[in-house]
Amino acid sequence: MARNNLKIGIVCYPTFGGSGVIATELGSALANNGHEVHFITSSQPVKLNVFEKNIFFHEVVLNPYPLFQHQPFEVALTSKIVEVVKYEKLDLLHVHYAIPHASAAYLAKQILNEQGIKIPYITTLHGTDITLVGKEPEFEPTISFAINQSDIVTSVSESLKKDTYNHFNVSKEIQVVPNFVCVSKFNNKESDCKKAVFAPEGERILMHISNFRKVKRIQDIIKIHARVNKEIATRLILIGDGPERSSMERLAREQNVEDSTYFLGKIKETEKALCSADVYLMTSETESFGVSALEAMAAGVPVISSNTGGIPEVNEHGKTGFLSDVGDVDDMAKNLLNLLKDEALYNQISLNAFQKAKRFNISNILPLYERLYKDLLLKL
Ligand code: GMT
Repeated sequence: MARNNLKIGIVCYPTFGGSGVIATELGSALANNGHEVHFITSSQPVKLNVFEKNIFFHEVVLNPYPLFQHQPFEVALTSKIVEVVKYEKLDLLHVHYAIPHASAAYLAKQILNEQGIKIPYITTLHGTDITLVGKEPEFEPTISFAINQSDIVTSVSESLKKDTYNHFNVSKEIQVVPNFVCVSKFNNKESDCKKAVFAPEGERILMHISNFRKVKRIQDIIKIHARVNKEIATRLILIGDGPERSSMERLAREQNVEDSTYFLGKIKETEKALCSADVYLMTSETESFGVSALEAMAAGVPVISSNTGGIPEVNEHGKTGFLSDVGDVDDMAKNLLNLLKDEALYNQISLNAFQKAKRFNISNILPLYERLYKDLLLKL
């Protein structure tokens, strides 16, 4: 295989979380570009099409044993990485989300080194591995070590880079490679849109997509909808599932918006939903980047969001949408009403959002990762 076409191992979470989605889309794009991509994950990534050229999936299998109170996933992952690197002759590993992927990659690298096999690894930090879970004392020393030992470290935003230096004992240089979107996939407003199903009377559609964790503050979204709906007929579509779903369904009933709120559950092809949206809402407590907001923008959908973490690097106040302090539901509702009432403003913001999303098109970001892979191999 020519050096231009690499054999790349991708380790990520297979679930609906942003890091897994980005890792899967990246792997698919790399495969499309001629690289051979091996996904090493606990189950098949939700967005992965395996029956495609250059794509392989290796499952980390855990067999239960009565002695184990908790399954030793990191050990099984490490062993699987060793096996795949050795027998598939991988050139490099790209691990997404530090816990426990970076430390598993480090250990695999040491094991393989003993066997005379050199395997460099690049760690991409995604968000909650740094801002939420990772900084807890039960993880911090291991994460700091595994980040420092990575051959290359990237973060998905400037904000996350700062947070990493603030929360961790990290001396390693962190390079920012922003998340991306495949704009052509989302820019399909006219085709196959199911807007009338949810808004038969031309109501305006508000949308949010997430894993329904506390950090997303979905209560703010429901309250914004309840306020705005008193002045302009709106329909709120909530996509995804997670720990907060039941309590959010209850809140929608308490706020008397249960009839205009749709909890749809998990959807794989978010592009099919986003083409129906008029406005996208992201009210998170923290957010390292906000891939779903970027996807909305690629569909020409303005974003009403909080101004936390990396969101302002994606959503620009007064340009692609509007930003408010976390929890400032009054301000968010006011911005949303202004946007919905002013057609010229709405059209301009929608156009700006689309233009901004184009800057994050995968065609602009993929070469940055390919460049880093080449740098990585030069370090061997
Ligand atoms: O919080 C999520 O939605 C999942 C989480 C993950 O790691 O899977 O998302 C994080 O990574 C995404 C992809 O880089 C970012 O777009 C999200 O902003 C980030 N989430 C948080 O920081 C809360």
